[in-house]
Amino acid sequence: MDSDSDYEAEIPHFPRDLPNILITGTPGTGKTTTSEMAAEATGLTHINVGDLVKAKSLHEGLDTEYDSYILDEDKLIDEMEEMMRPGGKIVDFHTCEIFPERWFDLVIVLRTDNGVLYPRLESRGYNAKKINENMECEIMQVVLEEARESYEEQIVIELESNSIEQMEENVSRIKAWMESWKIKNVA
Ligand code: DAT
Repeated sequence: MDSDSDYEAEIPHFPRDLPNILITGTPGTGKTTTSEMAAEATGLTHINVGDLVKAKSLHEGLDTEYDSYILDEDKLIDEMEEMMRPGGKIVDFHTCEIFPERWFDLVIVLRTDNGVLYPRLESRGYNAKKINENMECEIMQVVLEEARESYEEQIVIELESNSIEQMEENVSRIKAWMESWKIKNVA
């Protein structure tokens, strides 16, 4: 996050008793469902960033072509800063490069096969343009590349999210990871 380096330098990394986890990926890969299940399993708090943006109007209006909000990144980061400081959050959003690197202890990128993702997007009622845009995003592994460029390599994990079994396994992995994080980081 080169553009944020001055900002990063000014704000210390506050120690936290619980980790912050980012769950990211192309729309339809299962971020919200996985985050809800992981929050239930770990006791961490799920922040659905899309819902927060809508609820607090952290946007500059609707992009009618894609039927999605144009994010006001500065407003969003300001709104979330205090929430993230004590730790214990599972943040769910389809892009990851906008967040300060210091917020997260683990970044999970969910991945879904084309043949599975397409019908999930269709059943959401997305228009053809939005479906194609998202399919291309997943095929080109845009979010994974973004995560690898924005965060330390060792905290970025790619997980398959094609089936309920994989989702349950992913939640178990998150829970196990959190337990070991606590052993390593909390006195
Ligand atoms: P996202 O938050 O990434 O947009 P979601 O959690 O809303 O995705 O999931 C979209 C739909 O796909 C929803 O109906 C649940 C289903 N789904 C997601 N991940 C799945 C998985 N691993 N196995 C089966 N269904 C899944």
